[in-house]
Amino acid sequence: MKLDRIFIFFILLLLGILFYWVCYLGYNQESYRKQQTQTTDPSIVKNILMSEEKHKNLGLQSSPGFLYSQPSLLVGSRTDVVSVTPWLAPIVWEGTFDSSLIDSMYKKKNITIATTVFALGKYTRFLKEFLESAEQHYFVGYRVRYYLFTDRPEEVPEIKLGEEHYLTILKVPSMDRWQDISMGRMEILEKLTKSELASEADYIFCLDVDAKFYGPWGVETLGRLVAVIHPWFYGYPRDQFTYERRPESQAFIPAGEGDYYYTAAAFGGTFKEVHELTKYCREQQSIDASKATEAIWHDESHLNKYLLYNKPSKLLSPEYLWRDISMRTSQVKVIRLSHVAKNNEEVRQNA
Ligand code: UD2
Repeated sequence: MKLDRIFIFFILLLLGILFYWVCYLGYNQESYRKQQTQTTDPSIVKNILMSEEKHKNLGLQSSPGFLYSQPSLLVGSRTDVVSVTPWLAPIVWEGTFDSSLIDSMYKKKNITIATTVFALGKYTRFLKEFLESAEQHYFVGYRVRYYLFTDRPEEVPEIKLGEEHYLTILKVPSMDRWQDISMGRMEILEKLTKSELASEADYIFCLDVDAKFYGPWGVETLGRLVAVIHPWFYGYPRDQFTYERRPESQAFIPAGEGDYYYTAAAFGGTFKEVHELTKYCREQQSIDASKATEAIWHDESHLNKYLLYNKPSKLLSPEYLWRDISMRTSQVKVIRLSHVAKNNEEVRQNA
């Protein structure tokens, strides 16, 4: 008899818990529905749609049934190089990514890559090889908008561009000193990344013109803030990097500090990040100029300082900027972009 009572008590207790749980769920769904109806305010709906769009742009989705090699946690395909920084940004080398997988995911995203290049004075002679080789290797199959800044638009060669690749020529004033041309890029890029052109593209890369593509440069390079490791110094201790070491320059980096030495010949990311970087470099260059100082490697010195304290989210190995005059090394399996040999005295206004 006593056992029956205990049994009935437990049944009632269970029913009570069940009833409470059903009521609680119902309340939550009701308040969720209320939130949904509140969002019919057009401005809020627009914000939500915009953030959903942003989210869609950030996420990478693969397709069911798309087959690729199993990623391993135990065996890396590259053991001769480091492919992650101490702050956990990937360092892209051939063999560290699956281009068919990455392509399959980015193809769905309908992205546009803006690419800037400057060719002032005699540097227009590099345009043909730069653009023709880019059309063979650079973001083939994706929408690319080149923005070419030059003081000699009449010298821009006719290049047959691939599908969805566009070229805009923008005239800029001539300058006498090559150092001013190189550093002056920062101010122009600062403005470009803030202009309405920013809405025409998702990512931007800023490249030197005296360079040629030899291998594929694709969506594996995209990221929030992307820096390229300089081909000269990738095996050097940090104290031998050619950072600015004079405290009187804004680009000064004290001994003992530094991660990698980055090239100014190629960098990129989102418009927001590249805007911040170029604005910083332009500001620091102006402060130096007001003190009659010039950093040892001009824009590159300021870029290195910025990237030391604003860590890039992705690094590209020297495959992404080699030098034609350098011996190939075993670590560099594919040369994608390379600086062509040039006679500085011949191509620059001032040697
Ligand atoms: C290094 C950097 C370069 C820049 C420069 C500053 C590398 C591989 N490159 O290259 O990015 O930071 O040092 O000291 O590290 N330009 C013209 N007309 C000129 C001169 C320059 O259009 O008369 C443009 C052109 O786009 C060129 C760029 O400025 O690619 C940089 O000049 P550079 O290539 O002569 O500089 P360089 O080789 O010392």
